[in-house]
Amino acid sequence: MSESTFAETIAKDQRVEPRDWMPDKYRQTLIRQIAQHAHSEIIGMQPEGEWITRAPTLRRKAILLAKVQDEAGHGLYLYSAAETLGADRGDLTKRLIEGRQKYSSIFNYPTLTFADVGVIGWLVDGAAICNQVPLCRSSFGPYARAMIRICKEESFHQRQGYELLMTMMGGTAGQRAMVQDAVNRWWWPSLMMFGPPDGDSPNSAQSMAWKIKRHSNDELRQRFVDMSVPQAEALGVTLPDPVLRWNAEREHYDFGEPDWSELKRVITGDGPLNRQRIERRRQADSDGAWVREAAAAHAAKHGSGR
Ligand code: BYC
Repeated sequence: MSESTFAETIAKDQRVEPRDWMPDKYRQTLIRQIAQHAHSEIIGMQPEGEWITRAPTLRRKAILLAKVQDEAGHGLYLYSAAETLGADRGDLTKRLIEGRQKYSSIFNYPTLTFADVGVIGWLVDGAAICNQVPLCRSSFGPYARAMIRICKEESFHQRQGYELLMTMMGGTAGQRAMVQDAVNRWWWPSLMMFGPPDGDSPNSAQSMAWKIKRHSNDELRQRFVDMSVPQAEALGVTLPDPVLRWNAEREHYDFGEPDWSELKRVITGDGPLNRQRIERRRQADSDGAWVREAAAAHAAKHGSGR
């Protein structure tokens, strides 16, 4: 493939595959986004993972275990997709641990009660679906294909969260208050998952021209708000935004401005739990070093078996 074939592939909405020629910046942008996405899945196991031993019933524990395992799987597909671009998985993990690569801001907030598990499923996975369904049509083949399975699993995650919240809302006044409190804490950080406003998003224009991203950050944020408001009504919770209301002219909900200085702080390492999240990842990486060494020694001795 040459430069002109690459441009034609993008223009015709076809897929770029790993062995095809691609501009170096396209490759670097994909490695950046896919690595950040993979890191988010792996770090994203921590906030909910903390509740596995404290789940209130065996059924809830089984669901939560399955969900957290799915997230590990998503991280692994995504690291594999990054490897098809020439990235090295060990190097990506090193960059994460050393603070040289980002992961989603949302996973730096604490999970204070079991209602947080439900709200993460409903809002955080809901936001992830809004963002990721268009990525199934991303121009890079391995990323787009990984997204198809990931989105199916995210959809189960979202439903289990909503069902958990429905159950709690049908419980005691204390349980309903717990759900409302969790919604109050997670709403604004969920809106921030879509990234900075379009005017402050340095990567969007090029990523959209290359069809890596299919919609802008603000478009997807609006789609998420429109989707969530009726769900909040059905659940019986209020969203903590005094200016949230239907705009008949635009046929969308108007909503307030997230605190962008908070997003900046969290992205640059100064959120409520950034240090703890990275420290735990560093510990898991060093605890697992002997397994990687043993696997590499075994492969060297017996061949890869291929
Ligand atoms: N948090 O120019 P922009 C999940 C960074 S996991 C942190 O708009 P772009 C789940 C951005 O990377 C879901 N960083 O960037 C798992 C860029 O950094 P650089 C995770 C953020 O890439 C477990 C800079 O800010 N989803 O669902 O065009 C349990 C400027 O931004 C954030 C993905 O990763 C943020 N919120 O657009 C439950 C989806 N926002 O240039 C659930 C894939 C922005 O300094 N990623 N930044 O390196 C994307 O779709 C895009 O990368 C983004 C940002 C929309 C996030």
